[in-house]
Amino acid sequence: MTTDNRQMWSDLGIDLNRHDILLNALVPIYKDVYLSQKNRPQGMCFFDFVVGDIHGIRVHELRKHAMNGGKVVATYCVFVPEEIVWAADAIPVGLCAGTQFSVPIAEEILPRNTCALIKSSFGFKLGRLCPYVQTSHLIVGETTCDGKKKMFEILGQYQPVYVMEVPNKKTRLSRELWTGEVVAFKDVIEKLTGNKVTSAKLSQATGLVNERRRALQRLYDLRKVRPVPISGKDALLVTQVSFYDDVTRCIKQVTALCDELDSRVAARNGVAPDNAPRILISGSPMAIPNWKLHHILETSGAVVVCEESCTGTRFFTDLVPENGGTVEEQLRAIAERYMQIHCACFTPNDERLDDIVRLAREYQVDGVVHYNLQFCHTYANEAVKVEEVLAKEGIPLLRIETDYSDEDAGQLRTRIDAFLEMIRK
Ligand code: BJ8
Repeated sequence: MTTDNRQMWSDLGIDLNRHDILLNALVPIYKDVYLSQKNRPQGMCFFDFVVGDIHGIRVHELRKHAMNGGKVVATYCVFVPEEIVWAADAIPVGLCAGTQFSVPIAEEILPRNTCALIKSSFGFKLGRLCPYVQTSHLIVGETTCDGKKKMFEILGQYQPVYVMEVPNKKTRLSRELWTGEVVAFKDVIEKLTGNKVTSAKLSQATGLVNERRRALQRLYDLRKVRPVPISGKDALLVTQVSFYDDVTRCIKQVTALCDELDSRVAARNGVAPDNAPRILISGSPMAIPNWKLHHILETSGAVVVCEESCTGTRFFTDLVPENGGTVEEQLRAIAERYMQIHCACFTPNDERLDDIVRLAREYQVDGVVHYNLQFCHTYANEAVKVEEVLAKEGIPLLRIETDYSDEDAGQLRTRIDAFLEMIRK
């Protein structure tokens, strides 16, 4: 923790005392969850470094960009089209909202029976804990769930917020609405930055974001192998970091990691025994530093090989076509790509059910753990259908509802042990 960082945090209005407690708490957790793993790929050193310096270098980079007149745009959801932000020479940053630390702060204002992700993100702002929030010029929210959209109204009292309307259906009319939202977002970003989003700029940005998607696709493809060459915890961390790290650096590091994993695959060098139960986690996203479920599963003898979530496959599966064309055509293509994200906010959302079954087969899983954050009604209700579909397919399922606290860790471990025991028989 350098003096330079402290000065920057102070300049950003961070509550230094509270922030010290947060960062100091993260160190032993990271050691226990990550550094205790055996036989990790060398390529994870970079990601360890990024977490070790979580509020340092990257924030300096964003500040430098801002001091040179650039804009920083903060987001909470994979529905916000980052291509448009990059095309206007602004930098998008996915905000983390995965710690219990900021939850009680949020509960001073928000109802307690709100999902932890919403409370954690709001608590970061209210408690002046996050230098990324403090550095950003605009927070972009969305109407994916009721809790979030109402929270964004309150958040707007503290910092400029713009909300995109994500439709709840995927009909022709809904797609038109969403395309209109994408065009309106481009206008908002142009106004914020003073820069025109041109066709050439959009092509360049699309190519860049697609390249990161391809790198993450490659990482996930490597997890299909038996024995799996990387732990679920490590793969999750890579995705979490890619939400806020510099995109070019991220591509380089993920590519280097995948090159190493290729060699591991060739040498049959796995992180878990061949017979370790392979698990697909499906459901709510896990924002950094939410590693709870992966940690319990992987210290109980299982290995997580895929996440059907927005901190997993939903983040990178589909590419935006790179056909060029007019700005209008490109925005339409962007809008169409984002409508392929099968969030539980949609009705019906059968494509997600298809995805879960397909991923379970592709990743050769022995069981699925459906993860939903307490008070998240969309994922909780959709779990009923997930259960029906997986029962038909003969794929074992465990439904977990939890929050960010450690209070239920013992109970979760007991249920997970029983589930793994059942799978092993
Ligand atoms: S596209 S999953 S990132 S909305 S868990 S806050 S839904 S009550 S996070 Fe999400 Fe975008 Fe959908 Fe993905 Fe609400 Fe549920 Fe909380 Fe949630």
